[in-house]
Amino acid sequence: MQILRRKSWEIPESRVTPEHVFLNRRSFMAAAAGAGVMVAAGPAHAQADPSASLYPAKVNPAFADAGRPVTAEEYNTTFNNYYEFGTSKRIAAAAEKLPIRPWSIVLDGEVEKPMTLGIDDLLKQVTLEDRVYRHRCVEAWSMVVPWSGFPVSKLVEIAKPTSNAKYLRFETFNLPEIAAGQQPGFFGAYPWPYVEGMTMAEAMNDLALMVTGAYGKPVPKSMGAPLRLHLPWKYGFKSIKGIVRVSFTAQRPVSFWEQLQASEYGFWANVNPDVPHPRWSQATEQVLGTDERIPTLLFNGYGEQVAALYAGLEAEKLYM
Ligand SMILES: Nc1nc2c(c(=O)[nH]1)N[C@H]1C(S)=C(S)[C@@H](COP(=O)(O)O)O[C@H]1N2
Ligand SMILES: [Mo]
Repeated sequence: MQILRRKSWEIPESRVTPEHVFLNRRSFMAAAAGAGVMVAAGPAHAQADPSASLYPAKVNPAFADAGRPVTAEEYNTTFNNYYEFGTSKRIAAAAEKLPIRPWSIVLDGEVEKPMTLGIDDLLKQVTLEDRVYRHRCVEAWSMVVPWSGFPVSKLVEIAKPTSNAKYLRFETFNLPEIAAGQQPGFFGAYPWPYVEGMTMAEAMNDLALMVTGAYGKPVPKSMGAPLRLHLPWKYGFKSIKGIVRVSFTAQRPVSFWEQLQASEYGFWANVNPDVPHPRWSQATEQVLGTDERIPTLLFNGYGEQVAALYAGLEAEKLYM
């Protein structure tokens, strides 16, 4: 696959054929065939998405290149962790059942005034930008994704937290009738809904991104539509999908995986090749969609931007 070796945004396929351009797909295909253009078949989800015209967004030049080739879209959209839909990596079809309109997000806790925002109202209050980020799963595989989104700091600005707010607690939907993994009997013992958290200082770091798009389109359901998080210097499980609530708290929230197995999945979960998972090494990573295995970097290579966040916190289990 030629796409695998392609540098990020060099020949952005997503810009040649953004979904919103071929709403009338048949006539676009005919025109494209005439012009000798290759048309990639896009997933149906984007065509019905009311936010489709917002993509692709403007590239943020500071994050235009992640230093490694962008992972081909077909790998990222079909190899996922999304336990709400099952434990396998092949949950994309099951995730299509999730209704993403209407979709409300509650901002509450230690804020001036709690509020509930529809996803499209939220999108009106932010300016989307495109950023290419490296993603490192705790399972020792990695990918490179061209996201669209807005800084977490912008969400903080909208929420107006009080001075009591020290942490952000994110929560995913809980819909057992739709997401089979949430049904009792399937995974009854799992502490749904999925919860993740970060400190206010982490939220204000420029790298922390609220994701609404990927590959120049609305983010697919398998990857967390309509709203997910990406903290690229932390293991992937911190990057919660399908967000319905963001609460500002004085106490450190307990995340989903931490509740299940705190000795293996801690609150901080910063990437560090020298701190092995209790059951495997974190020294290298398998690059999704290739046969490459590459060394893992401290903070997933983002140390320059984030290391200062952890000064004075050395007594904490920062890397697990
Ligand atoms: N709600 C929710 N968010 C989640 C998960 C999940 O199971 N449920 N898995 C996490 C893990 S372990 C990883 S590696 C990433 C995977 O993101 P991707 O499927 O888009 O590659 O999502 C994270 N966010
Ligand atoms: Mo992960």
